[in-house]
Amino acid sequence: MDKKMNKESHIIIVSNRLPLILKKNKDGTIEVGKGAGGLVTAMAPVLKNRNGTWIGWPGYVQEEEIEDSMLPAIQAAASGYSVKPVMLNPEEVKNYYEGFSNSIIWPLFHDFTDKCIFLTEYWTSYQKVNKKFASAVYQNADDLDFIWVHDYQLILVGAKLRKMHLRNTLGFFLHIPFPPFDTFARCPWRFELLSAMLDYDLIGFHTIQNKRNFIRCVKKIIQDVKIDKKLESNKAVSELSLGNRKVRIGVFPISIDYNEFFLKAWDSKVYKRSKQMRKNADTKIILGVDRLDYTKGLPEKLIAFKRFLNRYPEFLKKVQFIQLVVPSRREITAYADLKLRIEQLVGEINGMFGTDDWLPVQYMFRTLDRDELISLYRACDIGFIAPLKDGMNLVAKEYCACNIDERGVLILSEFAGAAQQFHQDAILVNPYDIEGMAKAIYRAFNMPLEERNQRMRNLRENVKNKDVFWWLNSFLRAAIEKDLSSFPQVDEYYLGKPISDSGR
Ligand code: ADQ
Repeated sequence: MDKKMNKESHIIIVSNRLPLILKKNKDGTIEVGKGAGGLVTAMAPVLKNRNGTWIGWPGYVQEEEIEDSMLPAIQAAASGYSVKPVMLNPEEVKNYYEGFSNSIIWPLFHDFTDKCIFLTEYWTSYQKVNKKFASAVYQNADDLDFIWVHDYQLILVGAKLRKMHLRNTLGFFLHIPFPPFDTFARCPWRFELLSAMLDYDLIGFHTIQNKRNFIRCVKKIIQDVKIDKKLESNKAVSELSLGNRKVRIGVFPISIDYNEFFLKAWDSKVYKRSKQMRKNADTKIILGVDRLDYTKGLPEKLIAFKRFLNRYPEFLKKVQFIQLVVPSRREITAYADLKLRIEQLVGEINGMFGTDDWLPVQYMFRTLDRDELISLYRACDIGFIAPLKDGMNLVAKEYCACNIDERGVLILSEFAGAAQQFHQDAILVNPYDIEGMAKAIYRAFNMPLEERNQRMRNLRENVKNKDVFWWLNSFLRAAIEKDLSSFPQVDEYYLGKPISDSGR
């Protein structure tokens, strides 16, 4: 690695999806829309300043290369930086995306090994598509460019680039958890995945537990690696020696654009809408916002709410659980089954407890626009986020940023990465403990105002200080900084010491 990036280097972002949406209309024309989300917001200014490029799949399936006539519209959607689409054909979507990415790595890394389908054709396609992405990077990279690959769909891109003799600085950020050794070891391609990760110069994780799990796997699976004892400390960024190469491994908890959420929450239209949502001022609102995914603990939350109503009948007609679910990966059977299960539970609870003038669960299965979502965050009394396993969980951070009157309570799963940062001021729950979650809801409703204010203030302070721009700068700094001793212990990222259980 002798082509080192510096502060002026251009940046190339590589992710499975481009920050734009291509949609085919009924008349066959294709519409290009802008993508949204924290990553896009954070990356856009950096890419603009550094004359950067974003490489990814536009989410549109076709056999041929994208028509040249569409490129200007695609480029316009990005405004200020270059976009290079990588097209996937139906076989690649099936085997690389739905297959290896979402039926092997996603369940494995979230500890759902029973949902893994270890098919060789998935692995073959994953290698092929990662090579395709690497070729797109190779064609667009200049000598000093910093190449930053994102997430589990593209683990092999760095290794493929090294095979093409590209010597630029390569960074990788994993947006999902890295599993403990016992789980990771079940993967038939564990050696290949792990050694490919070590071809990057910097690898970023959300939490210290992910970093420790990764180091343990490297120790057990890759034999000829020297690991300094200090690596297992709580240092945010440390280094690993592989022959004459060094690989940096860091903890960078991702976040949101705090100001965007905070300012929108003050908007008068948002305020009006949040008032309308609280039609009855005496009804308390619990809010859940999740992508449709078996890792998000949706059935468990609904069952816990049912238990809460059974256990504390004084809350009947006084509380409503609004559960928002954003459609996702419905072509995979496990997701379609989950949707049915959720709908069955919602029907059961509403049938059992509902009355003419009270619907205990309001279930919405769609994507909301930002203003609607922020109005909901503002309207609710409790943010209820209980994934069975989650890399970080940005909803928890969005909820806190929008809680401008600081009266809300965050109930958060101890298995979300965000729990590392928030465990002192959120009410932490074990999503497998239904009784415990019912009690947590009760505790949240009975928490004195002063305590709620204090806890929410602390949570908001943390999100504000460690926002997505802080995350981005920390990662880039870790890639160029000569002296790693300037990086803190991870404890400084958190409200109180991190949870010590290394398996999480
Ligand atoms: P996700 O699994 O998608 O991300 P999360 O971090 O919670 O999970 O982000 C979900 C996003 O979708 C949030 O920004 C939220 O506002 C939005 N959203 C959810 N439901 C919505 C709805 N109905 N309408 C509109 N918007 C909705 C992965 C990992 C996470 C990690 C992130 C970032 O699984 O653990 O935090 O990447 O690294």
